[in-house]
Amino acid sequence: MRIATLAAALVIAVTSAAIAHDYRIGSIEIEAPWTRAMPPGAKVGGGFMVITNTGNEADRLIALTSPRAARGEIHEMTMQEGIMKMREVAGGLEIAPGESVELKPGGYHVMFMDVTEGFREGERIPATLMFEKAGEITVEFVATGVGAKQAPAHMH
Ligand SMILES: [Cu+2]
Repeated sequence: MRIATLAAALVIAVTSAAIAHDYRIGSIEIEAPWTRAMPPGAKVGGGFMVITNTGNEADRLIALTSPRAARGEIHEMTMQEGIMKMREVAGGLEIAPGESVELKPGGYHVMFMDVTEGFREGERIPATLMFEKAGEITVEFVATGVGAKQAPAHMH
C-alpha cells in the first residue's frame, strides 16, 4: 500500500515537473515552493511546499535561510482556546520515510522573519532549506497574489 502510494506520488511529481518547479537532494524531494505577495509594511511571510522522503529513514527540515529575510523559522498552526496560533516546531519538521508532508496555509509552513523588502507577485524568492540528513538545498519560492490559498500549480 505504501509502495503504491509512493509510486503514485512519484508519477504525479514527474508529470507536474514541466509546469511546477521541483527540487531533489538525496532522498528528499521538494515540490513547488510558493509564498504570497506581502501587503505594504508586512514583516513576515509564510512559505509552502510539499516535501517527500523517498529514503528508508526519517529526515527533518531543521532550518531555512533567505537573503530576503533576517531569519527563517519552521512553524505549525495549533488551535488554542478556539484561536489558531502559530508556533515554532521544536527540533524541526520530521519527514517520515516514504511519506510526504504538505506545508500549506493553516498547517505547517516556513516563515520568513523580518523581511526587508516585501515580496511582490510573480517574484521568485530564493531560500536555502537545511535537512538533518540530506543537507542543504537552495530553492525558489514563487510569490502568488496576496491571500492566495493554494499554489498556482495545484489549482484545477
Ligand atoms: Cu508562521
